[in-house]
Amino acid sequence: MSVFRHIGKSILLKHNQSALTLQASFIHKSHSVKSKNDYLIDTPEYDFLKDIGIERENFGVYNGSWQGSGEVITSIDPGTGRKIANIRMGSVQEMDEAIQIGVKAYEQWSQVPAPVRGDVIRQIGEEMRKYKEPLGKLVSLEVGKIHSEGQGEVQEFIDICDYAAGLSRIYSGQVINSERPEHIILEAWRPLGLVGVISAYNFPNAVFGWNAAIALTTGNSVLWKGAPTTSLVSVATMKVLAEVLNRNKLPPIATLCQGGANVGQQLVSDARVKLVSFTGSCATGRNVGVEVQKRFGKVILELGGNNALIVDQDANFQMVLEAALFGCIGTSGQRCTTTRRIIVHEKLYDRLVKELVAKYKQVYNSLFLIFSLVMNQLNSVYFILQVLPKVGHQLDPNTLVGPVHSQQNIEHYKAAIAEAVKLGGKIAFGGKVIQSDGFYTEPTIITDLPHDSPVVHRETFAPIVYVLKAKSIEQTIAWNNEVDQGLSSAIFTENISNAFKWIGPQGSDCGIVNINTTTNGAEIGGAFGGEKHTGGGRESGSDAWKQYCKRSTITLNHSGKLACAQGVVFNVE
Ligand code: UN1
Repeated sequence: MSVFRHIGKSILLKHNQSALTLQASFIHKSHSVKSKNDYLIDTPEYDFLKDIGIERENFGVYNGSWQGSGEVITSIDPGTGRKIANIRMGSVQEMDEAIQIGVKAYEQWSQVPAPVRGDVIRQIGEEMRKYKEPLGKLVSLEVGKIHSEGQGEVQEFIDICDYAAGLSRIYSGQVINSERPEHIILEAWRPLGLVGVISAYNFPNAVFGWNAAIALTTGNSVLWKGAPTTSLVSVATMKVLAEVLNRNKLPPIATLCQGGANVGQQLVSDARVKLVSFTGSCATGRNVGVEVQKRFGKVILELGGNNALIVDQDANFQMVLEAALFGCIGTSGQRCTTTRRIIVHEKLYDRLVKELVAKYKQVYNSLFLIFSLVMNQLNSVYFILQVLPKVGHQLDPNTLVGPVHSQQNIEHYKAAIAEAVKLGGKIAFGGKVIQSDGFYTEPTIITDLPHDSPVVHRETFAPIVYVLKAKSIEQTIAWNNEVDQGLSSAIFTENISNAFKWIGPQGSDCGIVNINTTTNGAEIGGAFGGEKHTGGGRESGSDAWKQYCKRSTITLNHSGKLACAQGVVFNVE
């Protein structure tokens, strides 16, 4: 099977080589025919991969030099199913070595003055700026997110480097009054040591960035294991860092060891790794949390979300529609901050469903499907799928909704739709997998489900939103809060009293509690993370840096006499 990329208004999918003549008459901008055995890296269109250090065969371990002795995996373009390049994963032993190297590097790095460390992070940000376009393109290609979202992801990395460079000069402790004469209490923040970062496929560059920038600035070393299916982003990102470290003659304060579950397990259970920052599912995160706690390590968990967009009766309706569009189907529903539930006041319910469906139609005005021809001699079937340009390959400039990341997302999508229908849900839009070589699903709106259906309470990493009809602000808040997850939430209202209810102590119980903006797309300046089964961790801005530090309380006596606190008298005279 082959697939034509970047073909504007039509995607042609064939199931037989001899269909080529037929296809040619339907396609305007097709490139040369590619065999599925070809690697994208070998085609001139993908030369940008070489600009960021990707080769046909890549090592997935960096600990001062590049290596890898684990299995070889092939990275796949989810938009076509075609191979991009190969990566040799790390082994458990290589993870062990990387830990040792990271601990040693920490000893040196923690003694470098913080503003000097900050300058190194600034340089990393500068280097990221230089490679933003090709690196962002690789993020798009390997994850499946559209061009502007790939660029936006690298921008988050750049932003957090700028932030960290400033932070390095201002993060500080405090001076506290002592109850004893001529005593003073100081509070100081010290690095922890080696910090492990395990990131997910959906943000393969930025999540490492906001962990690494803050952890390194505060004097830690960092060891990263990215998701196996986005290993090329891990490799290319680490090459950018390695360049800066080499230039500054630094030891490997940032290392990488790609690998499977056993390699991750080694990182999680090793007591030399003082903090494990894990981004991924609630189920895996729970195990990581328990495992790290067993050895009294520290953990930052960024787990699932089940984010609701609340539509109050006086909401700015146009803004709601735009927020819902980006929130629900941006990144093909694969952000942990994706809008998964729209809880709308009953007065606006019918209008919301109708107008959101109309908006989705503008994105996905398919399907003038399907020409199905049976070839006599080969008994093969050809499908020609014609869609408007907004659903399509992630690197096509017209695309708004790219593929989901893998077959697993497709399976979860199908299971969620089947369950929703069984539970009485009505599909107001979409609901089907798009038959193609890539992993495409129809953006989907489901109505008429009870607010507490199991499927509504579950996070499905796909572009599905459930629209729920509520009677009052109190009810919307209750439904927002009744799910296990507590990452992001947003209300659209012009009612100041309801806005304050929403952000008050009885309001949204999430880490992100927005008003009149989307559930997704948080900036780096605030602390990012959520409550309950989302794990409680905070990363990125505000005072999230404290999570990468240990706090020292220092009582300093300059009186020349020993005195006990609380008036205790204790001597033997
Ligand atoms: C994630 O999906 O794991 O708020 C992170 C956002 C992005 C981060 C998402 N800044 O959507």
